Amino acid sequence: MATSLKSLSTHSEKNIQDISDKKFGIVVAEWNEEVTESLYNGALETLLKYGAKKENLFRKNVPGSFELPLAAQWLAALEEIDAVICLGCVVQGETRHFDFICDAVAHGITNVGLKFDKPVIFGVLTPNTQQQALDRAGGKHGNKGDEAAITAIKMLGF
Ligand code: DLZ
Repeated sequence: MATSLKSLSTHSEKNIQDISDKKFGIVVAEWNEEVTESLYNGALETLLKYGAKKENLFRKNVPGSFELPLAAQWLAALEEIDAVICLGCVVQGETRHFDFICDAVAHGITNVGLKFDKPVIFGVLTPNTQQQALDRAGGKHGNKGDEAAITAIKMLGF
């Protein structure tokens, strides 16, 4: 369960396999760009740290998190792509818009992974405030982009 007490980016090095020949799609939502760019940088740094080659990383931007599943589907449909990482940030507002977007994105991303039988990772922050988002995008609670990359790598090791 997520906790506000520790860095969420700490992880065991178990199941980290060679990814030098793996190809990753990375979909980044432009909404809340300050946060999503930090998530992207965290994911990028982690993939490179564990041996991914720059030329095997394919980034696509989408306007908002709602568009993440479709772009993930376009990438997952490519035979050469091994895993897709979806990065976004939906901040709680005053209306139910937040719930509709989060539900759609979570279900959409799940469905893409199941449909294409590939890891499609949910690297989407759903904070109550902008500060909570920043805390999880390279701040005091680590970087969810880093976690998303580690999750993709671990799933490729099955
Ligand atoms: C419209 C909207 C709102 C209100 N808030 C967010 C948000 O916090 N994070 C995000 O990624 N996107 C937001 N969007 C945009 C939607 O994701 C989507 O791009 C539009 O509804 C168009 O489909």
